Amino acid sequence: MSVKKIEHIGIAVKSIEKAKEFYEGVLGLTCYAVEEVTDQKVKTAFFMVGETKIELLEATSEDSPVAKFIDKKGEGIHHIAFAVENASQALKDAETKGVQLIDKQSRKGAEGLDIGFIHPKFTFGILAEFCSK
Ligand code: CMX
Repeated sequence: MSVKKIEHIGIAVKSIEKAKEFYEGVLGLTCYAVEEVTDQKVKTAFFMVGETKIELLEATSEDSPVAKFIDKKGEGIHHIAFAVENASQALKDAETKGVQLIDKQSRKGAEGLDIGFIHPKFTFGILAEFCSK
């Protein structure tokens, strides 16, 4: 597998509108897209920072992984997404090396990317995502 860059950093927040006050008002970034990902039970907001994105994540239901994360750990860094050539292949490669997957195959995420997660227990406590176009 070849990781090309950090595609985005996912940050769990209670309210995108509230968090935007910092990312736009203080850091001067521009929110270029807001999208709901029904499958993942989240609303997302994206900001470009150089070649990497910040993805704010707000839960859209109480059983959303983001709602559970905030309940347990509070707001903060939720995951790091690595850009790869082929997310499904990267998941298979990781599994071959003994890593426990959350997604056996990639699925469609925000911005139409193919995404798949591997379990934080196997990545030293950081939820990791592979994504490809
Ligand atoms: N980062 C680091 N550790 C995490 C974590 C995260 N984001 N989410 C959960 N954990 C840890 C918990 O703290 C817990 O650790 P301990 O056993 O030491 O207490 C362990 O993982 C199990 O967590 P849990 O609360 O019991 O939660 P679940 O097992 O129900 O789910 C996870 C955890 C990661 C499997 C689930 O959140 C998941 O499938 N995530 C992938 C999908 C996702 O997060 N989607 C939202 C973003 C979508 C997007 O970006 O588009």
